[in-house]
Amino acid sequence: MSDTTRSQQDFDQAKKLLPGGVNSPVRAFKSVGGTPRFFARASGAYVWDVDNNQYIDYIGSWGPMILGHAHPDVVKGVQETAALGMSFGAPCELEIELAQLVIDMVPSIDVIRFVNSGTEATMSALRLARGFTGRDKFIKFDGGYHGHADGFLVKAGSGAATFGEPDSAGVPADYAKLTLTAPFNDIEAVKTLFAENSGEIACIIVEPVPGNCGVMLLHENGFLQQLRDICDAEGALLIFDEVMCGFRVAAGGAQERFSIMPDLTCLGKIIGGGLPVGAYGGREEIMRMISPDGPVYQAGTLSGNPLAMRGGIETLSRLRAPGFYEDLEGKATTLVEGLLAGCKAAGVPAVANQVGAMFTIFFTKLEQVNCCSDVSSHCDLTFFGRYFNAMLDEGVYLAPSQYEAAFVSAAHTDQDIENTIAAATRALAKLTA
Ligand code: HOZ
Repeated sequence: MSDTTRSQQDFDQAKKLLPGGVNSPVRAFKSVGGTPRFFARASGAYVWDVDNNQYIDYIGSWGPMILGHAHPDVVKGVQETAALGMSFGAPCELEIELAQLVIDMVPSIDVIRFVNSGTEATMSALRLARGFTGRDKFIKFDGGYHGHADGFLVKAGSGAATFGEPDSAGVPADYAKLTLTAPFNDIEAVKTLFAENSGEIACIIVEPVPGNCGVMLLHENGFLQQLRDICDAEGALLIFDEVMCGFRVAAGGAQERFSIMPDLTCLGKIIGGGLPVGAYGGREEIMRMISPDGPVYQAGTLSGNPLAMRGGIETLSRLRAPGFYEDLEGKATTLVEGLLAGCKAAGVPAVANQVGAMFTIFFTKLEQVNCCSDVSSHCDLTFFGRYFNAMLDEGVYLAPSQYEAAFVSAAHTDQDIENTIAAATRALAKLTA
């Protein structure tokens, strides 16, 4: 067992000052048990906690650290920019540079607005879709997570699903009525919602590679294309929430990988290279509805601040290196295959969903995990908690919830992948002894 004395002391102190001792619920380890690690530093594929335990990190700050932690060029760029002023509350040239970079990379984006988080991106995109269509209702999916704005906390994934609270207290019932939900991969349920709410649905919002219920696969059976088609037929917008999968599963995100174009795209995480940034963008005629060009209001003091823009520029420009995504995906595939082989050898039933460098191993007897209720009803969440803690003891840091994804970065070496597979074999041997 690793020594976690100082992390435990920090956690005890933090609990007095912060709800649950954390600033984002899943970090509290409530569903997996054990002591949340307080981190002191990170470099490349590794993080070190305050007790100086080293971990191979597969969270990567929940996705942004695709180049690895503290990449020297990103750090240098951000430091240089910080010295020139951290926020102006006025336009700066770095906003133009990052906007051009994103527009060049993400196929469906003509015009973009920067915000400060994925939550801001999705709530603003929803307002825009409502403003553009003049309709109030929208469809999301059970276990889809689009940040924590009121309308999205209906059958939400991620921390909400982890703690069995998919519908948050504090969301007015009258407002939540505008949120319609369907299971992933169930096009008949989506058709029924349109039939029952004809002419009232502004948009469908979906993570094209859902990562907040564990990774789900929506592309294999044509579901994403069916969503595109039904939106076209019904005059609704299709919003891809690519906060997690954007720049992750391909340079142009899931839309490029699957060749399906949304009307609006929400971005976050990698787009800031580890600094707080979000963005939403899309077709010109829709984006011109945003203030001051149009009547849909949205603003932000720190939006487009130079520090965050520079973090994004330094990160995104390095993703275009030849072979970057092939290499990343190859490492993720080796890891997933190795972890599954370890489970099989230990007699632990498991399956994986993987797209590019994001994946989830589900502890289940199901042959395939297709939707959120497959996770809540058919995955062994207790075993997941034990596995998670055993992996921590072996020096591997995974997301502390079965309802999340793992991320491989460019900094993970073949040796790291091999060491992780070996760690998992040892962890499973202890758990099944
Ligand atoms: N719900 C977030 C990921 N899906 C967790 C973010 C965090 O705790 O930092």
